[in-house]
Amino acid sequence: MTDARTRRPPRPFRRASPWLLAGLLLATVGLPSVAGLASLHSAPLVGYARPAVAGSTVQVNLTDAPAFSPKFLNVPAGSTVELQLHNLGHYNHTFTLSRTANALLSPTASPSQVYQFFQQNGTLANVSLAPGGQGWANLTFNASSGLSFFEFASVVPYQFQAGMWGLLNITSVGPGLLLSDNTTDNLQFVPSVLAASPSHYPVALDVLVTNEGSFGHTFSVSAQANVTLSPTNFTQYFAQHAPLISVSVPTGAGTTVWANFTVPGPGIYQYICEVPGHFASGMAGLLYVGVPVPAAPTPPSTAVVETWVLAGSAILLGIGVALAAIASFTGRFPRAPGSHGGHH
Ligand SMILES: [Cu+2]
Repeated sequence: MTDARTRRPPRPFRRASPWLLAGLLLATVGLPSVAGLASLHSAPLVGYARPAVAGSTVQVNLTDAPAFSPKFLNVPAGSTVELQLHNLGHYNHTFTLSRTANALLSPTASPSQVYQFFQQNGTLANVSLAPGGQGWANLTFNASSGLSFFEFASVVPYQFQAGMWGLLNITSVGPGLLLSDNTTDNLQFVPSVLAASPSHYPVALDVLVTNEGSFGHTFSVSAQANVTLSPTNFTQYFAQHAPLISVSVPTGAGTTVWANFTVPGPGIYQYICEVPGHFASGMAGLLYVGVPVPAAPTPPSTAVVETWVLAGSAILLGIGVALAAIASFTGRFPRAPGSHGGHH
């Protein structure tokens, strides 16, 4: 157990300035991996990074892997983005972006089913690129589209099935406040207290969650402030009050996801891991938004206790030594007052 409790020293970015984090944002675009499409159907919110600049240009490469790179795109709600598409491969690929928010193609869909899905539901962009070809897609997402996602895929037969799909995530409105947290195989969030002091509400919060261990987790934030969840009721509670965010933290040390969400007002929001058993093992934390974090109660320190015990023992030992010295000097213990006699 001792080994499991050993924590690594804090990574540099934990203390990094927001600018360094902003740099990380871009660097980590596309890094979040998902265990598989199937899991996304029930947990559609995938971690993503907020682009540093709204109304930006994003380069998307289409490769013969076949894959999109990056696989996850991020656009702030209420902004326009220009996608620069480049086919780096030797085969045809398409960038076909679903018009339907928060819908995922079934991973078992056949090529004709994929084609039909886009045919029936429409596309926001549908660009076909020959080898080496380039194209553009200009997209505008209104403010109400925040925290939704749109899937894109290549409709060239069997490319989607081989993994050529991705998600365009619409991030929350406005500049987000950046925080970071970590998950551990100890089944803990480290730290388990987060705090933000926004100047306005609702406020966008972006939490970079890093997996320090190998187990998978979720970072799920209660929809309501000042509600205390319990391991036995949270599933039912979440069914009635969808979490502000529930991102899957993929297995594997060092994997990162962004939890980007909007907090409606000040208060204390509990966050937990929804993986069965983890919350019951203590995997929970508190997010203080616009309210002061109470001073941590000073835990009884064993070091202090031991010091007092040692000091007390030393005093008692000293008394004992003194008594022994007196006894050996006088030959007997000092008599009680009134019992002394003799010696006239
Ligand atoms: Cu967990």
